[in-house]
Amino acid sequence: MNIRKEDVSKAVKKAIDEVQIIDLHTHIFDLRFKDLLLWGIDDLLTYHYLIAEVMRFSDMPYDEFWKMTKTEQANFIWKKLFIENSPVSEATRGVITVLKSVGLDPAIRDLESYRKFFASKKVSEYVDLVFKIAKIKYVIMTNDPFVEDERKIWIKNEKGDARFKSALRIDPLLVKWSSSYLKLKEWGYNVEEKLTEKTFSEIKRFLSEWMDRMNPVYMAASLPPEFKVPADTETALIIENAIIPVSYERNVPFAMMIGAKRLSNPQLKLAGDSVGKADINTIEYMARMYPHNKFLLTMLSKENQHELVVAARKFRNIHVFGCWWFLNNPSIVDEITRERMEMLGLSFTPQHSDARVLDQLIYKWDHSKKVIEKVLMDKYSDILEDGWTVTDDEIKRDVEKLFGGEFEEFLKRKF
Ligand code: HDL
Ligand code: ZN
Repeated sequence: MNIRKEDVSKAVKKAIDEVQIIDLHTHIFDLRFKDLLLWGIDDLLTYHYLIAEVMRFSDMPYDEFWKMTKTEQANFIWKKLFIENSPVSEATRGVITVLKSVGLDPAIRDLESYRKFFASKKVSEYVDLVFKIAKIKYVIMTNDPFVEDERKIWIKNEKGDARFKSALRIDPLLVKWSSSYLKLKEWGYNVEEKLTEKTFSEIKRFLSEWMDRMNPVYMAASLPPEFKVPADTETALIIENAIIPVSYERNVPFAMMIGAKRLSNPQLKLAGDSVGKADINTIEYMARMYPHNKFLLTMLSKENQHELVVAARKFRNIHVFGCWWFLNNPSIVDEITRERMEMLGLSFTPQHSDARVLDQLIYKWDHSKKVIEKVLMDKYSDILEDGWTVTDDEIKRDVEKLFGGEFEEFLKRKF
């Protein structure tokens, strides 16, 4: 039945509290991948976001930090970012949200007792607990055949976990061709460094065979700020001559994650990447030139967000997703989600977690849902103000669309 204006927030809160989430992009793994799945307090504390943050409070030489064990690093981070300074950053706040959500008391600030709790957990049970708390329907992993520790598991062809779908991640193919082609040769693909028709055809065979193996929801690559297509670069040529045709033939979207500036500070290792504004003309060129292809798009620079929404408005074969990485902060998630909803309605996916540690599913979604809830409440209030009506079921429908339903509709469309 129609909702009164004063009941909108209750209805939106209920729908968002209850929605089963499809998490479009994560770095977590199902149990086949054993230690590649990070979880528990020490993995939470040594998350690369917190490594970057802790080094700001210290003049410790970087290599001294890297020589520490994971426990020593976690102790150092806990002391600096939680005890000597209040944990007001998004990544430190996230650890507190996890502790509270799994039933621990953050106020006691007793790291050893937290460690005892996690040590008592069986990983398979803990996966179930985290998925239950975070209300996750399924996650999409990041699966890179060029990572040997992952590749050797995939070729065993073991049974997976339906809650962990795959994404075929191909950065090395696109941004490190001069070394990746040697790996392809080693794996039996008849490629050469020169990008000939034969090489393109063998790259397509590589992609197809990995699609048969992984059954990926999409193919993905993170691309630098200077990413350009068309261009006489290996990246652009491989995309136009191999990725695009295979993506279309297999109806597997190509996800472009654009704007990551790798190793801006190499001393921080994985924590050393930064951000740069990319060229929206490339995205519009690809959507225009390949109208039957489907593209998932997320960009890392805040300065790219408005033009990305406009591009998505022009091209229905672009599906915008997530507030990625340096954008996944409440103040920015709020701004970006509002401008997306104001120009795209419900035809986008506001968030993905990008979780690298299993437990982060809890906080990344808890924090984002709070922001998305406020945006939705305002948008419904605006239209009810002018006499529109909305029912509980419609609010539930809309929320399910935003948390993965519209993404699944996009996957089914053939343009
Ligand atoms: O390239 C990516 O998928 C990024 O998300 C990186 O993994 C980055 O290190 C990250 O974890 N961001 O949240
Ligand atoms: Zn990621």
